[in-house]
Amino acid sequence: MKRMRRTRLVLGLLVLVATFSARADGQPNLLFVLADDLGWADTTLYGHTKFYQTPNLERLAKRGMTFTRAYSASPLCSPTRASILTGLSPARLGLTSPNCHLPQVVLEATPGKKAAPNQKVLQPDPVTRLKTEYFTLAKALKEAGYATGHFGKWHLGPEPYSPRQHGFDVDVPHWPGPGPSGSYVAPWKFKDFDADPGEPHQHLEDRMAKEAVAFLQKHKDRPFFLNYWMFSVHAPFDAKKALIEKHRARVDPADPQRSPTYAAMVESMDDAVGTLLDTLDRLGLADRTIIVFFSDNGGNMYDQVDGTTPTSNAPLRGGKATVFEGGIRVPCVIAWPGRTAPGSRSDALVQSTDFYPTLLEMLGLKPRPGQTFDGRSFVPALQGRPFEREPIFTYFPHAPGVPDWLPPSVATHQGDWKLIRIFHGGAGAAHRWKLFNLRDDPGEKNDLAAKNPERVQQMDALIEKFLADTKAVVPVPNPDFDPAKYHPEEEGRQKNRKAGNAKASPGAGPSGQAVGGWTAVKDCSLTWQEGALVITATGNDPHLAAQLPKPLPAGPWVVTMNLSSTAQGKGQFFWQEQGVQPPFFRERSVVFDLAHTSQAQEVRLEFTAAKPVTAVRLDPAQAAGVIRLTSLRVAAKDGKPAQEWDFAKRP
Ligand SMILES: [Ca+2]
Repeated sequence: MKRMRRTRLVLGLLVLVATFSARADGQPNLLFVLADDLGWADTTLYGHTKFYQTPNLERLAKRGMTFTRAYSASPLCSPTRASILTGLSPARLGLTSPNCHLPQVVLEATPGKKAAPNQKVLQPDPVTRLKTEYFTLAKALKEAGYATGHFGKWHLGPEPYSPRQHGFDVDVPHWPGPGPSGSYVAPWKFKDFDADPGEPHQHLEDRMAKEAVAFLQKHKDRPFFLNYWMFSVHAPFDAKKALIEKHRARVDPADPQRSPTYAAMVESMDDAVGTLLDTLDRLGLADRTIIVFFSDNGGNMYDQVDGTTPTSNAPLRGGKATVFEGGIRVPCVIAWPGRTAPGSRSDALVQSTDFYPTLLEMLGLKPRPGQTFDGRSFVPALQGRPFEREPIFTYFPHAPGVPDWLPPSVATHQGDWKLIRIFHGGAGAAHRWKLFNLRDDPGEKNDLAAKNPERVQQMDALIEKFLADTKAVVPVPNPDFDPAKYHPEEEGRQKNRKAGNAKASPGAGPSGQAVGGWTAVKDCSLTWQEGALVITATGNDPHLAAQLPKPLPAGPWVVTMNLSSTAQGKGQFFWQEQGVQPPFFRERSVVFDLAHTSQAQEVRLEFTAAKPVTAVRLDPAQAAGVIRLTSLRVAAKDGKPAQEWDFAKRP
């Protein structure tokens, strides 16, 4: 019923707007700028930073409306990105984890199969590609005659799930990874995308802005959709040297925001916004281009750079990968020339799932017959009219071990209230809840659930209806749960990372310790537990090595690993060639991506050895955490195994 009413309302408004926007000079253009991991307090828009400087976002804000309560649909990359392009909730998409760069193709979410006995629930196994059957925002605009271009990070799947299959005419640099390849400052490592000649230290965001400018120039005379999805300010944490030094001189050691590298990254991000605004002005397009600025999730509070976390989301609680406000409340500015009041602000509750229906309405376009959205148009808010919306939902059935982490959860915002349901987190297998009043308590310090059972019940009924409506694959009680192994006091504590992790000394782990033929070399310890080699990483460079019982011949090899991780960063696999020094070296290694969501995954990589292989080394992560390796196999191209470690059995 609600859906029908909503559809009727949207259609009614669409008719109105269609009449309005029949302009002699044609359709408005759309520039959608998405920052990566930029927190709510990482811009000067909300008055909560003394350290970062975002003059170009201020400039954009003067042209349009700044939203103080805008939310990403997920606290992590891929799900929010999918919600923007489809108008659908990650719960409905089954795309709930940032796994879209991993090799395995999963197109339907399924209930979880296995969890450690200290886990109360089985997390669902999520989708790893945005299916091309969705009629994305890009396809809708392309069909309406727009030139469509995607620039920057995608993270919704490599070919055949890339921007090119999702409605974009062009895609630069056509890169499926979760962050820049290599670094921000050239030389970077993208395939077929190097720094410009004569600019050996070019900054990636400068280059991407330059590419976007070329797109604007090329399409200035027709409607265009420029989807500028910045690499900034996601890891790796590096930036222009001169900017780092400039901000180093401004650091206040008492400020929780004190990484000069991150401040430099924010500045390069803001510079790119400036370049795009300058270009729209220069080409005379500013008065007919709608501009959206948004971030895909909150600021990163778990990595380490310059001896501190990349940022702080204070006064909000938590950060990226948590459903607390710091993970999901993000900066948002929308400039709609002639419609949004310049320099205006809105407290309306809006979410990334709302962009698609909102933008269609702004552009005077209609959804396809039968097309529905989980989001709704907030055009009334943009026009300064009352906008009372239904609750929004944040579905996050995973539990990466970052500070303020929660077990698999779903949250809903209704007015000033926010309810978090922790799936089966209570006594018996009952759910557990946290309730906050964000008007009185934006930092989510006072859990009011026990005092307000009726409100909990009412809002949890909304959650239940949402999960049923979206056909979400939900966490279910873990049949292997063992209360003796459950440690509720560890909830919210960063897993296995010592305070001041960046200072963890090289070789902090008990080096030399060996299990099943593998030796802990640095920053880790090894044990065998319950069918896995458990690698407890204690620093930023954990690695272990194994001598092969007999050398493998030179030639191509395929490595397959099954593992899970609660750490961070990339993995790297090295092989040692007979008589070659140094034994393990970058040129004889393969860097690989893995998900640090504590879920089991298979990693497959290939290498070609020039000489016989005598030993191998595994660097499973770049941070503290626990990695469970259940098997590692080296096989010939035809699949014939040459060396296998199966940790299902006690070594
Ligand atoms: Ca992100």
